[in-house]
Amino acid sequence: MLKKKTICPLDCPDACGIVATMEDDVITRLDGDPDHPFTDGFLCKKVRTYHERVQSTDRLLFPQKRIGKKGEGKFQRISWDEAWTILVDQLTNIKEQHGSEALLPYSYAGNMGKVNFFAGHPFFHRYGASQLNRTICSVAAKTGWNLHYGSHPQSPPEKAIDSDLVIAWGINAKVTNIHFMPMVVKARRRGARFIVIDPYENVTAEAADQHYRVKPGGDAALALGILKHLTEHDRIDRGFIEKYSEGFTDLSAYLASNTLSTFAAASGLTIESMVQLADSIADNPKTFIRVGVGLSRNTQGAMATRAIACLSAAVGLFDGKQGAGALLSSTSFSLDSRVFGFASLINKPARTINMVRLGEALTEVSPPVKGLFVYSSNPLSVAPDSSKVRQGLEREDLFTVVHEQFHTNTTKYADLLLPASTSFENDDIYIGYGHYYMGRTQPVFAPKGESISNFALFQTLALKMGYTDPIFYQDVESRIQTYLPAISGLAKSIIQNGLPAGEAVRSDYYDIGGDFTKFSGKRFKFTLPDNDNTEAGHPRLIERRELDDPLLSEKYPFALITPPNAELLNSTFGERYPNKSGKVLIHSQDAVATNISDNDEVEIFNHRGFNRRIAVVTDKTQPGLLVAEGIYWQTNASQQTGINDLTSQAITDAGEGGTFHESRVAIRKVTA
Ligand SMILES: Nc1nc2c(c(=O)[nH]1)N[C@H]1C(S)=C(S)[C@@H](COP(=O)(O)OP(=O)(O)OC[C@H]3O[C@@H](n4cnc5c(=O)[nH]c(N)nc54)[C@H](O)[C@@H]3O)O[C@H]1N2
Ligand SMILES: Nc1nc2c(c(=O)[nH]1)N[C@H]1C(S)=C(S)[C@@H](COP(=O)(O)OP(=O)(O)OC[C@H]3O[C@@H](n4cnc5c(=O)[nH]c(N)nc54)[C@H](O)[C@@H]3O)O[C@H]1N2
Ligand SMILES: [Mo]
Repeated sequence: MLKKKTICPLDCPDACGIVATMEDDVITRLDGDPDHPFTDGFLCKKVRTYHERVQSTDRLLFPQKRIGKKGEGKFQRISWDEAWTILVDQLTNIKEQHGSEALLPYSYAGNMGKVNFFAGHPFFHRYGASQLNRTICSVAAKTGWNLHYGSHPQSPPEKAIDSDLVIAWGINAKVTNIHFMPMVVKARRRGARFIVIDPYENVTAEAADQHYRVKPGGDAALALGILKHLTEHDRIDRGFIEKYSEGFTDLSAYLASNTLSTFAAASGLTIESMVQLADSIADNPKTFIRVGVGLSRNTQGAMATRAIACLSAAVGLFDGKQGAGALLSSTSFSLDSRVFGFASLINKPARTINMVRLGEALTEVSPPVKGLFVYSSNPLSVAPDSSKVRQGLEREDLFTVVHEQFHTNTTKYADLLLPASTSFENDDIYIGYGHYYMGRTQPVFAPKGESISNFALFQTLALKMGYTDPIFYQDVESRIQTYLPAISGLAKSIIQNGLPAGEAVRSDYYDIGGDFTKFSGKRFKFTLPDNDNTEAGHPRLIERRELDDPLLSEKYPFALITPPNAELLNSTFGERYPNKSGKVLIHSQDAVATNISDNDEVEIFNHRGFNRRIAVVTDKTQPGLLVAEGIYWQTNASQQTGINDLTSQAITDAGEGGTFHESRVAIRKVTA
């Protein structure tokens, strides 16, 4: 029995160390790496069986070309030689006939390894393709946070162990950040309380001491209301504010000019419970706030993290004391984007297309996209407004190439299908965004079938296209050598000697994360000067664009949020549930009014599309709010739609992020 170490490649804050047990080159078991301080020996349920996915006979193992209609899913195996010829011919034709911007890359985080995540960037820059603005995940949350906090390292999650109050705010940590939970358990053993702020009672809230049911999009109002109350009762950290921040006066004048009931109403909480929460924070100087990105997937999303960052600063969570802190995304290692993104290969500026507006890009944008190059993403499932995306993918004049590990619903629309290796077959470097560690992997075994990594794909393609820039001759090792000096937080000795494979390397910033008293010369900004950027000013109340739209509200009386569940990782693992469409939570009062019973098949619909799910009648959600967990594939026999048929291409208040948790919908029982 042989044991080999690797790292989980999935888009999750935890980036776990994995130990694979092998027999005759076959993985028989996966465990969490006991030597990885954050993983601490355990894996989530999905990844404990990840080897079944990696070794599955359903994997895409050979290049294929489409022989049926788009969407039908009929393909014929071809050789790599033929695949390269098709690819080079098509990309050359697109450029000659329509100009290089007619090609659009589409990729996200199927694989978080830095080498493979950025593998296509030099190629598409050199080609002159449209630039993809990769906004689908956390950009609104980070943009809002960084406006006030800056991009400094944030509080290490381990600080929560010593806190007296842990708050999970807009994060379903038991599902999406499970290795944070042991820190909560340790804190609670010492007597700490655990509070969850979320529109519905998710599994994390079930395990908490208290749950505050905020309105979707109500977080900025809640944080501002809390701050107003604490400021007026002189329960803020004046010492920290004076010494380490600027702009508090403007913010507190704004708070004074609004009533507590205005903030409470906009937050969805009563004044009493808002004040109770405020007092809990003030009573516990050792408060740790774990902020999620769930609260940012709406048209007030950046404002939410702006307000929470300001609240955290005002009560002194960034003064370095034990047990106090706030964490959105660790920023433990920061990457020099010029080096990682290879912007130096851009010859002439190309247009930028926002990935959450793929539907529009494929159906309305002019000059049209003629070639779509998908890798490390499943856009038909994960991008909003799926019916628009589907309409675009059906276009006969669009050449679509998809590099994938599995047949997904997106691959059905590919003209050319290329087999991707998995992280277990690659070498790469991984950085967790919910902790302070990074690591290097080496392949556990050789690529299955004829699959190749993103890196091999784009390096080979560049040479076949005749590109001779030195970057395209790099192998993985030299690419990693290029990257290491561009990672701040990494010790000099490691930059010189290389990252040791199989070891969790801690950032040099661990001891100063979240501590403004140690960020020399850096000040927290409660209010941004006018000349700073377009988001000038302090956090404030703004409208919810779709949820508060009067016409839409009349036609579609329910708000819908669409957070993840534990079975899936975005749409990854969808292949495990081929006929499952998922559940939708509906409040018992609403169930009576709509004549829906537990376990009924229901159709959720709006002006964009529909999705059928199984109703769960429950008081875990609030009246007027439907909750649909999980991006199941669109393969159910009774429908060809997914949850994103209902979501909007509208973008967040700042950062141009997706608004997956802000849809107006109606619901009805499906009668056979
Ligand atoms: N098992 C599993 N783990 C995952 C993922 C997965 O799909 N499955 N996805 C990964 C990825 S890519 C990411 S970005 C992270 C995301 O993980 P999180 O940061 O946890 O974000 P979400 O899962 O979108 O939403 C978290 C919670 O926010 C709540 N929420 C929705 N709207 C609001 C609001 O207006 N206010 C408040 N306070 N809460 C709101 C939702 O109900 C949900 O309970 O998780 C990663 N981990
Ligand atoms: N309704 C709704 N929609 C959402 C969200 C939500 O909360 N609600 N969350 C959003 C968020 S936070 C995110 S991050 C996005 C995620 O969107 P995506 O990044 O597209 O995530 P996945 O659905 O996991 O799809 C990744 C695909 O990449 C493939 N893959 C894995 N590794 C590799 C590789 O090395 N090479 C290649 N070529 N392919 C590979 C996998 O097989 C998988 O099909 O979804 C967003 N969509
Ligand atoms: Mo994400």
